[in-house]
Amino acid sequence: MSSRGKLIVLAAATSESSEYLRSTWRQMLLATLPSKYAKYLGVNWSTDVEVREDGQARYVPNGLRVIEALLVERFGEENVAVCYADQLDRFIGDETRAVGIHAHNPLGITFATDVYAGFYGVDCEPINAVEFRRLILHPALKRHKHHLKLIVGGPGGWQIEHKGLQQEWGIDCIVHGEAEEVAADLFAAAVRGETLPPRIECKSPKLESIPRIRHRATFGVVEITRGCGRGCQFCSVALRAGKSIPVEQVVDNVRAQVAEGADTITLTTEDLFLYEQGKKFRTNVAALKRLFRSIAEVPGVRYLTLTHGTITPPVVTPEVIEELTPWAVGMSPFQNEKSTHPEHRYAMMFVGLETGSIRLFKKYMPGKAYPFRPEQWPDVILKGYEIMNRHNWFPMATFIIGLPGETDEDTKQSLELLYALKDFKGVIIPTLFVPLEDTRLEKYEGAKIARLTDLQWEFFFTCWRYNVDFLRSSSSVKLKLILGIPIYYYLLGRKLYGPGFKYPLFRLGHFPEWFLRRKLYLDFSDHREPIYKVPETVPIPEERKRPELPVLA
Ligand code: B12
Ligand code: SF4
Repeated sequence: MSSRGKLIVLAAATSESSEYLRSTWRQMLLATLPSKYAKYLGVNWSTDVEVREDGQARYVPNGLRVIEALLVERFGEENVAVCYADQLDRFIGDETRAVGIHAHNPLGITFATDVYAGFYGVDCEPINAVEFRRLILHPALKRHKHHLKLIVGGPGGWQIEHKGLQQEWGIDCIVHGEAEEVAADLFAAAVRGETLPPRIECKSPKLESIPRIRHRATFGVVEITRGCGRGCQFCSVALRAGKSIPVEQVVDNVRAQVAEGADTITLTTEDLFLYEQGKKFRTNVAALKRLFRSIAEVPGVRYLTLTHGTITPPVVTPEVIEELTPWAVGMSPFQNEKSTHPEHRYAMMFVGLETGSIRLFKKYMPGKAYPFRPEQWPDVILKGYEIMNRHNWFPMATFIIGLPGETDEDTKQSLELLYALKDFKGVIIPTLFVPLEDTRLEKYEGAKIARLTDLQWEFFFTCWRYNVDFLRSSSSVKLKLILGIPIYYYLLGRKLYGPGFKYPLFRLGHFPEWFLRRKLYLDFSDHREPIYKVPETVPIPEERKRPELPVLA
């Protein structure tokens, strides 16, 4: 490219674009692992991305592909380039008028993902944060800033405002929310050199405004639904208007990606079971089967992966899991010896469990259990796990520690539920409450790691103890933990987090239970029966069977 550059340049950070081993959970780690120690943690791949012959990015997050499609429609393919930081010099030039940057989790502060980086010391930043800064402070941007506008958009844009970095980083405008009906006009204003508003809040677009993407997205992401409607108060998409992308459009998006070398397609949604749903969240098994079959039939599609799903629909409609298993498990790239599939494949789906406390559940997220009552939440979870595990679906579940007003009693209930999940297959990720913008809890204080109670630490490390046992039962890993954890505690951990951290951490280190039992709430050595057990059935309350009732009564 000459020094003239492209009129519009779009870019994404490498750590938000990489698709190493087709593993979404590995990319998630990049929001949490400290950049400083990346080379010792075996994540050198975090910035591995592929560049096309013309210097453009081979894959970037799907949201940026949507923006690209809108801008190409308005300004023409020849005026828009999409690249990573290392190629910015090739595309930003004298004629560039607008640069748009995608932010998924730019500072790594969502759900306190930075907590994990913090374990390595106070001056440790997650890989995501370092890579995003490398992009936004790129010298080419600085050199040409006087004649271009810098626009940032994406689900993590709020983080930049939250940390007061917009001015320091020279960002003219941060776009919040779904930008379909705003992006083209905004970039047109930028191209004309007009002053842009520092922030734009977008409304949910009409279904027809969502364009087909033209090029490959990271992990072959194709959106199948948008929005949710279950109304959890901590969630930023809870109130986005729900819609399903027509199967023809989904298949076109798959074709566009396969044509550029993608062999893996990630069905992206807040909740898989919302696809073409009936009234009151009724799962549409036929539509889901048609969707999976249509995607699987596109020549070149080798693997299918999932993103999110709510645990309630499989309890209401268990056959949905069995019916989708041939694709969800049979075409999954993930393998684990604990799977009973002939090739040990398993389907991995992110499932939000969030709390075992009925009180907190009722207060902040009762819609998650609909049509069941909040009091049935533990039953729904256990039954849902049973159904999913039976068909080799291993959930990647999340819990939120430190929801506003959480008491020791609430944490104990979550620990009890965790204990009941001990023998199920899956991974449980503890996260800390973060008041996301545009949520009903945005004004509340986030959970602070320095203020975690002993019980909350126990919850945190008991999850990781389960995960280590589930993912790697090799004795060498256990030995490393047994030896490494006390050293870490006495050298650094104790200073950072105080003595309440010790025994929970030692549980992760596989210390014998006789050593831990008087210090922790759960005692693994007494083999007591869990308080919660998998129920035979979970009855739907009579009054909620009637469709004329309000959805979330
Ligand atoms: C697929 C996905 C992933 C995949 C792939 C990510 C990738 N890098 O490509 C995986 C599983 C790896 C992933 C990981 C993570 N994710 Co994610 N992910 C999603 C998911 C389900 C879909 C994204 C998508 O394609 N959406 C559809 C597109 C069209 O929407 P969009 O990206 O928001 O783009 C629109 C606007 O934001 C805007 N826009 C986007 N880019 C730009 C750029 C410009 C210039 C402009 C003007 C506008 C603009 O316009 C687009 C069209 O409306 C969303 C939830 C959701 N439904 O959006 C969560 C979501 C974005 N992820 C989230 C989180 C927290 C994470 C993790 C931090 C999880 C974790 N705790 O570890 C990691 C971070 C990974 C990383 N390295 O950065 C949160 C973000 C919350 C927040 N507000 O900060 C979301 C919203 C999920 C949630 N409900 O909590 N994720
Ligand atoms: S069910 Fe999931 S996507 Fe829907 S509102 Fe609740 S947390 Fe958000």
